[in-house]
Amino acid sequence: MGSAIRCDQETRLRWEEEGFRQISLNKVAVLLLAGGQGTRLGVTYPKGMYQVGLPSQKTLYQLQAERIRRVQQLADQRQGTHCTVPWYIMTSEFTLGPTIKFFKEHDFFHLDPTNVVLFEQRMLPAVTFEGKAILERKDKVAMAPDGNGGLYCALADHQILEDMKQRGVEFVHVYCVDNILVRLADPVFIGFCVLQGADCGAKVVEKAYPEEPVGVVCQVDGVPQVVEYSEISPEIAGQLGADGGLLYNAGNICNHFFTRGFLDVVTREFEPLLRLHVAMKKVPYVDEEGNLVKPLRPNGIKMEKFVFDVFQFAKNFVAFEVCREEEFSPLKNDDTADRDNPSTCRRALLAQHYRWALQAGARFLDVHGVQLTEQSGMLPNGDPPAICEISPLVSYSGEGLEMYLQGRQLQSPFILDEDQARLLRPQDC
Ligand code: UD2
Repeated sequence: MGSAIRCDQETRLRWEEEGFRQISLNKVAVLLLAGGQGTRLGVTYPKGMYQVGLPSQKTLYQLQAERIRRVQQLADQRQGTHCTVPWYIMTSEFTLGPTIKFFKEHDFFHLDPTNVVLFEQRMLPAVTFEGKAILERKDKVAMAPDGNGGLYCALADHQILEDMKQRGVEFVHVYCVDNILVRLADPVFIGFCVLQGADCGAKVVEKAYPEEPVGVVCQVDGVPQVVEYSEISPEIAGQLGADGGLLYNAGNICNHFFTRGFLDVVTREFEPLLRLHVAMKKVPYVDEEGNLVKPLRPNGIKMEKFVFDVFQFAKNFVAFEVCREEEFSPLKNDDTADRDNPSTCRRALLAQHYRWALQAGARFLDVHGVQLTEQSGMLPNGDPPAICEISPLVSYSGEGLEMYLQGRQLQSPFILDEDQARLLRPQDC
């Protein structure tokens, strides 16, 4: 296991350098799992199209696209190349159409459309507890996407690995759509995995509380696995270790590293061995009179494969610990829930950007024009004392901000986008 938190600066820089080197060689792709239905968030459109209320009003998709553009640019600056990080997006029957439309309407967020590859996962029928099909219309059986582990069939169905091979891609960063802080093609993570000779890897954060809805990365009889939060008993999830912390504390954040070679073996050999996980769900159905009924309690089961169930087949699996504040804030629920909702995501991003700006030497006046001091902490609701949003096109992970912000007094709200950056840039840069 590696850690971006507990390692020394030199080691981290070595991983990062290696990651950027691989990116500049066009060997790194990102793959977004975006076939989920976002039921908990309660929107009818794909989650990536959601915007959490940032000053810039950017959606999750836009933030991700801009991080890809920036990481390409950083790799190019270091290595003097002109590289591409292709973006593969797995969608489902529910999300494919609206996602394509959204990307077209937004001109693919200034990415080259030939480097954005959308493909569709399969569906499975939803069944009653007795195993009977559920009709969502008189002539249509209720179906649901086959889980994010449907990835492996979908890769084969759409010859995605061949496409990767043609482009020279060797390493794939797979991630889920809803983490507003996700670092696409994270050079530190990629570099760590490559230098370890890993074929498969997972980013983890320390679990925040026993019931947190994240899987636990662990070993079962020496084999790497993730035990999903829906399948772990509360007793085991709550067990404490010798240091007083949770015994099973390596929280999965759905950020995985795979070599193309590993994905190739998985799709050809191991995919049929993946088991189906069962979840009890409320599945709308038509009753005998033909009326659509939206059940209040679970009435059926959906079957899903899990993306991490292939870890057991890895020859060299690595886990990589990262800092939650910097890298993990998922959008799962609507604002009626206490956690993982649009407000907590917005705060996590704005708090991060405020920290980055302070580290770069900026000082802030709050919305009332009052000077904030180093002691001005977060507000009781978790908001930073001043609003500062930094475009991913200007900074990917906090780098390079001094030249715009050092010694500056900024009025909240402050948006550092490319135009603002041009204005603030010293003449000789
Ligand atoms: C996922 C992880 C969990 C933890 C958590 C962190 C799995 C199985 N579980 O749980 O361990 O890391 O995220 O936030 O990975 N998706 C598809 N097709 C599907 C179903 C889901 O592409 O058929 C995508 C979905 O769009 C999302 C990702 O997979 O990007 C995760 O799906 P989820 O939000 O249902 O997973 P969650 O939060 O239960």
